[in-house]
Amino acid sequence: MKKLIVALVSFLMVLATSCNQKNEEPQVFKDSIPAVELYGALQVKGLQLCDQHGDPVQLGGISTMGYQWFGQCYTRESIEMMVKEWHIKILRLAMYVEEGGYNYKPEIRDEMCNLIDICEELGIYCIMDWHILSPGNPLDPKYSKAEDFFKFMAKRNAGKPHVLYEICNEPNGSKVTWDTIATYANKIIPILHSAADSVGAPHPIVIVGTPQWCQLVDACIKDGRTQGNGLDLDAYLPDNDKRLKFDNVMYNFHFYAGSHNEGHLEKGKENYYDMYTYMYDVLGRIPVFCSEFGCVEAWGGGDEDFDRTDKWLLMLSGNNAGKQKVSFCNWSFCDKDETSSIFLPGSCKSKEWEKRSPAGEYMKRVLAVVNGGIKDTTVLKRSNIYLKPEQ
Ligand code: IDC
Repeated sequence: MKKLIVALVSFLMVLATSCNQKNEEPQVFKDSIPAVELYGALQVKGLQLCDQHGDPVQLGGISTMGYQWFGQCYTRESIEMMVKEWHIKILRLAMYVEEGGYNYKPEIRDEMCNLIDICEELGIYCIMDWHILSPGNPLDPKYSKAEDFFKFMAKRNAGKPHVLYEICNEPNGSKVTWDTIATYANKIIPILHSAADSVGAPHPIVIVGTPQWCQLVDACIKDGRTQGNGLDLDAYLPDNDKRLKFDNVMYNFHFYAGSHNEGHLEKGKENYYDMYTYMYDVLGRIPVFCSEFGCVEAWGGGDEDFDRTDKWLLMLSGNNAGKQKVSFCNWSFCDKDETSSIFLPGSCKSKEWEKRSPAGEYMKRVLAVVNGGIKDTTVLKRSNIYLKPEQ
């Protein structure tokens, strides 16, 4: 009997090992050609970001933290590691203007130029992010250097297909309506276009911030969609088409899964302020880019919520009214002691890139799936997909 048990256990162990081996067969990443070489100059066609031939693209990437604080994390070596090991196709360069940023350290513009060139060499896209935050009005005198900044940068980078422009990170405040943002955008976008025209290049992709920290994404087509008016997101609002009259414009959506989700019970209504249902429909109406999102709470810390992040990323990957595939960058590529950072404290200095936070571990897997075509059922779980409620 004892012999029989031993034999049975050994047999089961062999079986288990061979099953494991089967699962562990190395999968081949499908992104060996550098993204910019493959897709070229991007363009917006209808709702969709497309490559130079007009075929849909979805770029997955990461955002730097403010590099006035975490500049040591961003070197040629670390970015190459992010391309080769994390399979990023796009890097967002978050240049804070206030918060100790450009207004106080104008030299961080040179650092941005350096990072733009590194991305070019490595064949990935980058986003030049004019990271406004407080104050939230892009027209505030504190941001008066915007025009000069974009004139310089647009001239320097004219005709480079890997550069995208994010002209104002997160407009916010009850007085910052779509009209405010449009007034600003109508000043900046012509600067970018004339630089491209002067070298005979196509117009670059311009990502425009939307009210309430990039949550009221359809403010350009809905009257009354303004921060602080207490409206439920599915309240009826009349259409009013105030989209910007330029090609290659995309509207920015940001989410932090722990804070922005199916909403909460309020005003006696279940799912009051349900952002999933709202965005599902918005994605059928305007072209959207998600230049920043977190798996945690809106302040950059708190618990990770990977199920709700899955739900968003599946929505951004085509589960929406327009079947749009939305490109995205995760916050953030740094080793700050906060749960949204992808690396654990100290990793940037010691270059111990295997010291990933839980959010980092999750994001590395997501990027392998979305950019690398790898199969991994531990992320983007089908069980987390958003199902639109019956009307
Ligand atoms: C946060 C950082 C945090 C820093 C703070 C400064 O994570 O370490 O102290 O900025 O104000 C945003 C902003 C982004 C925020 C991030 C998390 O674009 O600048 O970064 N967030 O709060 N919008 C929503 C969340």
